[in-house]
Amino acid sequence: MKIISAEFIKSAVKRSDYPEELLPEVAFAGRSNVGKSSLINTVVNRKHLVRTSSSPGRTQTLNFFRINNQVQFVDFPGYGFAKVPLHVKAQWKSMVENYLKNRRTLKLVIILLDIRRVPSPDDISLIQWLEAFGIAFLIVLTKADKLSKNKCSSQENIIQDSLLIRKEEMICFSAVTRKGRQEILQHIMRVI
Ligand SMILES: Nc1nc2c(ncn2[C@@H]2O[C@H](COP(=O)(O)OP(=O)(O)O)[C@@H](O)[C@H]2O)c(=O)[nH]1
Ligand SMILES: [Mg+2]
Repeated sequence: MKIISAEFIKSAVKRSDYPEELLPEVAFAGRSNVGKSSLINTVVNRKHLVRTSSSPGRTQTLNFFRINNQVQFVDFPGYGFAKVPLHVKAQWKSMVENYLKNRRTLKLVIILLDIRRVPSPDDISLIQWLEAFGIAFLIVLTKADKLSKNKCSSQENIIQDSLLIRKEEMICFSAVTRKGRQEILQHIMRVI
């Protein structure tokens, strides 16, 4: 897939504010600071489509982007930031659950995990939730450039075992080297 256009459409919290269900959608989820903005920007070849390193847990909106008039990306707010007050966590949960339950054009959720860390309880509950609702997901391990090749594959195995997922459901990625970019795009093309 060649990226011809990538544009921000809108932010939304409530279902009534979502853009129309015209194009297939891929959502991106992960803990704050996992590298989600960097990954989206790398995938679409834009430096600043999505803002990187904004203070974690700040804006609690779903952000919609349109790529090539072919697919929409939905950027979820990062989760798992310790200092976020409980009522904000509850808001996150209801906003995301509403989207996941109701969005008929949703084709795939890409869950980002830091390759150096064990998945958090928040990561695991999101995955279990998607499995329970039969929503397709792909795990992307971010910041692969931070580890040697050997360490990357051993971490991959550890994370696979802990999540009980198959190798085909996981891709290693780096925004620095752009490793994994094509694989992610190919996966997206297949599911849409
Ligand atoms: N080395 C390395 N750093 C990364 C990578 N992706 C993101 N980062 C850094 O991690 C921090 C958080 O990235 P960001 O994309 O803003 O994460 P977000 O909070 O999940 O959207 C920033 O300092 C990025 O430069 C990567 O693949 N490799
Ligand atoms: Mg971000």
